[in-house]
Amino acid sequence: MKHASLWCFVVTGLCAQSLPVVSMQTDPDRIAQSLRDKKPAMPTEDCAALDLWECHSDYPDRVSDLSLRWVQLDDDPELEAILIVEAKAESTYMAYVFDKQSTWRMVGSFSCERSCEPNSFVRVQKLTSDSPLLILVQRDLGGSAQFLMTASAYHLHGGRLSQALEVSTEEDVSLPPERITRRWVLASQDRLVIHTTRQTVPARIRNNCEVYRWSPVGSAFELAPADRAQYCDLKTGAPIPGKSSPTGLGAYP
Ligand SMILES: [Ca+2]
Repeated sequence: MKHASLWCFVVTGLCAQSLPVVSMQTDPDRIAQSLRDKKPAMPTEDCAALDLWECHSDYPDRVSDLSLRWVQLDDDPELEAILIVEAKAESTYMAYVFDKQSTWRMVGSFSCERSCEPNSFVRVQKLTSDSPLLILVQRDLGGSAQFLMTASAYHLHGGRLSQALEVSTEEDVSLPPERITRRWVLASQDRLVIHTTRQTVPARIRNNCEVYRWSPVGSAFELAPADRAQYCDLKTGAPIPGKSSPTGLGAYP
Protein backbone atom coordinates (compact mmCIF):
# COMPACT_ATOMS: atom_id res chain seq x y z
CA MET A 1 0.00 0.00 0.00
CA LYS A 2 1.31 3.45 -0.91
CA HIS A 3 0.95 6.49 1.30
CA ALA A 4 1.72 10.04 0.37
CA SER A 5 1.31 13.12 2.45
CA LEU A 6 2.07 16.74 2.01
CA TRP A 7 2.35 19.48 4.55
CA CYS A 8 3.79 22.94 4.11
CA PHE A 9 5.01 25.10 6.96
CA VAL A 10 6.06 28.28 5.25
CA VAL A 11 5.24 29.91 1.96
CA THR A 12 8.79 29.86 0.61
CA GLY A 13 8.43 27.12 -1.96
CA LEU A 14 9.80 24.63 0.55
CA CYS A 15 7.43 21.91 1.62
CA ALA A 16 8.08 18.91 3.80
CA GLN A 17 6.64 16.35 1.43
CA SER A 18 6.97 12.73 2.46
CA LEU A 19 7.45 10.05 -0.16
CA PRO A 20 5.26 6.96 -0.68
CA VAL A 21 6.13 3.97 1.52
CA VAL A 22 5.95 0.38 0.22
CA SER A 23 6.17 -2.71 2.47
CA MET A 24 8.75 -5.21 1.19
CA GLN A 25 8.57 -9.01 1.34
CA THR A 26 12.36 -9.43 1.73
CA ASP A 27 15.37 -7.48 2.98
CA PRO A 28 17.79 -5.27 0.99
CA ASP A 29 20.55 -7.92 0.88
CA ARG A 30 18.19 -10.45 -0.64
CA ILE A 31 16.80 -7.86 -3.09
CA ALA A 32 20.36 -7.04 -4.21
CA GLN A 33 21.17 -10.76 -4.52
CA SER A 34 18.05 -11.42 -6.61
CA LEU A 35 18.92 -8.51 -8.90
CA ARG A 36 22.52 -9.69 -9.27
CA ASP A 37 22.01 -13.45 -9.61
CA LYS A 38 18.27 -13.90 -10.34
CA LYS A 39 18.53 -16.53 -7.59
CA PRO A 40 16.52 -16.63 -5.49
CA ALA A 41 13.86 -15.05 -7.71
CA MET A 42 12.57 -11.78 -6.38
CA PRO A 43 9.07 -11.87 -4.89
CA THR A 44 6.56 -10.42 -7.38
CA GLU A 45 5.52 -7.68 -4.94
CA ASP A 46 9.12 -6.53 -4.45
CA CYS A 47 9.77 -6.54 -8.21
CA ALA A 48 6.62 -4.43 -8.69
CA ALA A 49 7.90 -1.98 -6.05
CA LEU A 50 11.27 -1.68 -7.82
CA ASP A 51 9.48 -1.31 -11.16
CA LEU A 52 12.40 -2.67 -13.22
CA TRP A 53 12.37 -5.10 -16.13
CA GLU A 54 15.58 -6.65 -14.80
CA CYS A 55 14.00 -7.95 -11.58
CA HIS A 56 11.55 -10.24 -13.41
CA SER A 57 12.84 -13.83 -13.44
CA ASP A 58 11.72 -14.31 -17.09
CA TYR A 59 13.53 -11.16 -18.31
CA PRO A 60 16.91 -12.27 -19.69
CA ASP A 61 19.10 -9.30 -18.70
CA ARG A 62 20.40 -8.39 -15.29
CA VAL A 63 21.16 -4.93 -13.96
CA SER A 64 24.54 -3.80 -15.28
CA ASP A 65 25.75 -2.11 -12.11
CA LEU A 66 24.71 -2.39 -8.48
CA SER A 67 25.82 -0.95 -5.16
CA LEU A 68 24.31 -1.45 -1.72
CA ARG A 69 25.27 0.92 1.06
CA TRP A 70 24.27 0.62 4.71
CA VAL A 71 24.00 3.94 6.52
CA GLN A 72 22.64 5.32 9.78
CA LEU A 73 20.14 8.01 8.82
CA ASP A 74 17.82 8.27 11.82
CA ASP A 75 17.49 7.71 15.57
CA ASP A 76 16.76 3.98 15.60
CA PRO A 77 19.79 1.67 15.90
CA GLU A 78 19.02 -0.34 12.76
CA LEU A 79 20.97 0.75 9.67
CA GLU A 80 19.11 1.89 6.57
CA ALA A 81 20.06 0.69 3.09
CA ILE A 82 20.54 2.58 -0.17
CA LEU A 83 20.55 0.41 -3.29
CA ILE A 84 21.73 1.99 -6.55
CA VAL A 85 21.43 0.10 -9.83
CA GLU A 86 22.02 0.81 -13.48
CA ALA A 87 19.10 -0.55 -15.48
CA LYS A 88 20.01 -0.48 -19.17
CA ALA A 89 16.59 -1.77 -20.27
CA GLU A 90 15.11 1.43 -18.87
CA SER A 91 18.17 3.59 -19.72
CA THR A 92 18.23 4.78 -16.15
CA TYR A 93 19.98 4.65 -12.84
CA MET A 94 17.69 3.97 -9.90
CA ALA A 95 18.25 4.54 -6.20
CA TYR A 96 16.06 2.84 -3.59
CA VAL A 97 16.06 3.66 0.12
CA PHE A 98 14.99 0.97 2.61
CA ASP A 99 14.17 1.42 6.29
CA LYS A 100 13.31 -1.33 8.77
CA GLN A 101 10.40 -0.77 11.11
CA SER A 102 8.86 -4.11 12.14
CA THR A 103 9.52 -5.24 8.57
CA TRP A 104 11.50 -3.76 5.67
CA ARG A 105 9.91 -0.88 3.82
CA MET A 106 10.96 1.06 0.74
CA VAL A 107 10.74 4.72 1.78
CA GLY A 108 11.95 6.30 -1.44
CA SER A 109 12.90 5.55 -5.03
CA PHE A 110 14.63 7.96 -7.41
CA SER A 111 15.34 7.67 -11.11
CA CYS A 112 18.13 9.44 -12.95
CA GLU A 113 17.46 9.20 -16.66
CA ARG A 114 18.96 12.26 -18.31
CA SER A 115 22.54 13.56 -18.06
CA CYS A 116 23.03 11.24 -15.11
CA GLU A 117 26.26 11.32 -13.12
CA PRO A 118 26.12 7.93 -11.39
CA ASN A 119 28.80 8.89 -8.84
CA SER A 120 27.07 12.04 -7.64
CA PHE A 121 23.44 11.08 -8.29
CA VAL A 122 22.86 10.08 -4.64
CA ARG A 123 24.94 10.85 -1.61
CA VAL A 124 24.55 11.11 2.14
CA GLN A 125 25.71 14.32 3.76
CA LYS A 126 25.10 16.83 6.54
CA LEU A 127 24.68 20.34 5.14
CA THR A 128 25.04 22.30 8.41
CA SER A 129 26.29 21.08 11.78
CA ASP A 130 22.85 21.54 13.39
CA SER A 131 20.94 19.62 10.70
CA PRO A 132 20.66 15.82 10.39
CA LEU A 133 22.33 13.56 7.86
CA LEU A 134 20.36 13.91 4.64
CA ILE A 135 20.07 11.95 1.40
CA LEU A 136 21.00 14.27 -1.46
CA VAL A 137 19.70 13.46 -4.94
CA GLN A 138 20.99 15.36 -7.99
CA ARG A 139 19.42 14.82 -11.41
CA ASP A 140 18.09 16.54 -14.49
CA LEU A 141 14.33 17.06 -14.24
CA GLY A 142 14.06 19.22 -17.34
CA GLY A 143 12.02 18.87 -20.52
CA SER A 144 12.87 18.87 -24.21
CA ALA A 145 14.18 22.44 -24.54
CA GLN A 146 15.34 22.80 -20.97
CA PHE A 147 18.18 21.42 -18.85
CA LEU A 148 17.06 21.54 -15.23
CA MET A 149 19.59 20.05 -12.84
CA THR A 150 17.87 19.70 -9.50
CA ALA A 151 19.30 18.92 -6.07
CA SER A 152 16.86 17.55 -3.52
CA ALA A 153 17.62 16.72 0.11
CA TYR A 154 15.56 14.18 2.03
CA HIS A 155 15.33 13.63 5.80
CA LEU A 156 14.38 10.25 7.27
CA HIS A 157 12.24 10.52 10.39
CA GLY A 158 9.35 8.48 11.71
CA GLY A 159 9.97 5.87 9.01
CA ARG A 160 9.40 8.34 6.18
CA LEU A 161 11.56 10.40 3.86
CA SER A 162 10.49 14.00 3.59
CA GLN A 163 11.93 16.69 1.38
CA ALA A 164 14.10 19.08 3.38
CA LEU A 165 15.35 21.22 0.50
CA GLU A 166 15.00 21.45 -3.26
CA VAL A 167 17.20 23.68 -5.39
CA SER A 168 17.37 23.84 -9.18
CA THR A 169 21.13 24.17 -9.54
CA GLU A 170 21.31 24.71 -13.28
CA GLU A 171 18.57 25.73 -15.65
CA ASP A 172 19.39 26.27 -19.32
CA VAL A 173 16.55 27.35 -21.55
CA SER A 174 17.59 27.11 -25.19
CA LEU A 175 14.43 28.58 -26.69
CA PRO A 176 14.22 32.39 -26.84
CA PRO A 177 14.49 34.24 -24.55
CA GLU A 178 17.61 32.16 -23.83
CA ARG A 179 18.71 32.25 -20.24
CA ILE A 180 20.92 30.32 -17.87
CA THR A 181 20.31 30.19 -14.14
CA ARG A 182 22.88 28.63 -11.82
CA ARG A 183 22.73 28.07 -8.09
CA TRP A 184 25.27 27.04 -5.48
CA VAL A 185 24.48 25.84 -1.98
CA LEU A 186 27.00 27.28 0.51
CA ALA A 187 26.93 26.75 4.25
CA SER A 188 28.13 28.26 7.49
CA GLN A 189 28.01 26.33 10.78
CA ASP A 190 24.23 26.73 11.02
CA ARG A 191 22.97 28.48 7.89
CA LEU A 192 22.63 27.63 4.21
CA VAL A 193 23.39 30.40 1.75
CA ILE A 194 21.98 29.87 -1.73
CA HIS A 195 23.71 31.91 -4.41
CA THR A 196 21.89 32.36 -7.73
CA THR A 197 23.27 33.85 -10.94
CA ARG A 198 20.94 34.60 -13.83
CA GLN A 199 22.52 35.17 -17.20
CA THR A 200 20.53 36.42 -20.16
CA VAL A 201 21.47 36.85 -23.81
CA PRO A 202 22.85 39.44 -24.58
CA ALA A 203 25.11 38.83 -21.61
CA ARG A 204 23.88 40.30 -18.39
CA ILE A 205 24.46 38.58 -15.07
CA ARG A 206 22.40 39.20 -11.98
CA ASN A 207 23.20 37.77 -8.55
CA ASN A 208 20.84 36.79 -5.79
CA CYS A 209 21.57 35.42 -2.33
CA GLU A 210 19.16 33.88 0.17
CA VAL A 211 19.73 32.42 3.64
CA TYR A 212 18.04 29.33 5.08
CA ARG A 213 18.18 27.66 8.48
CA TRP A 214 17.31 24.16 9.63
CA SER A 215 13.90 23.92 11.27
CA PRO A 216 13.61 20.87 13.54
CA VAL A 217 9.83 21.43 13.73
CA GLY A 218 9.38 21.64 9.97
CA SER A 219 12.08 19.01 9.34
CA ALA A 220 13.28 21.19 6.47
CA PHE A 221 15.45 24.18 5.65
CA GLU A 222 13.39 27.35 5.89
CA LEU A 223 14.05 30.82 4.55
CA ALA A 224 15.65 33.12 7.14
CA PRO A 225 15.27 36.62 5.65
CA ALA A 226 16.43 38.34 8.86
CA ASP A 227 19.87 36.69 8.49
CA ARG A 228 20.41 37.84 4.90
CA ALA A 229 22.51 40.92 5.70
CA GLN A 230 24.92 38.77 7.73
CA TYR A 231 25.75 36.44 4.80
CA CYS A 232 24.81 38.32 1.63
CA ASP A 233 26.12 41.56 0.14
CA LEU A 234 22.83 43.39 -0.25
CA LYS A 235 24.29 45.72 -2.91
CA THR A 236 25.72 43.11 -5.29
CA GLY A 237 23.42 40.21 -4.38
CA ALA A 238 26.43 37.88 -3.97
CA PRO A 239 27.44 36.02 -0.80
CA ILE A 240 29.93 37.81 1.47
CA PRO A 241 33.29 35.99 1.05
CA GLY A 242 34.40 34.05 4.11
CA LYS A 243 30.93 33.86 5.68
CA SER A 244 29.98 30.56 4.02
CA SER A 245 31.74 27.84 2.05
CA PRO A 246 30.77 25.33 -0.66
CA THR A 247 28.82 22.19 0.28
CA GLY A 248 29.52 20.49 -3.05
CA LEU A 249 25.88 20.96 -3.95
CA GLY A 250 25.28 23.19 -6.90
CA ALA A 251 26.09 24.00 -10.49
CA TYR A 252 29.43 23.06 -11.95
CA PRO A 253 31.82 26.04 -12.01
CA1 LIG B 1 18.39 3.73 11.73
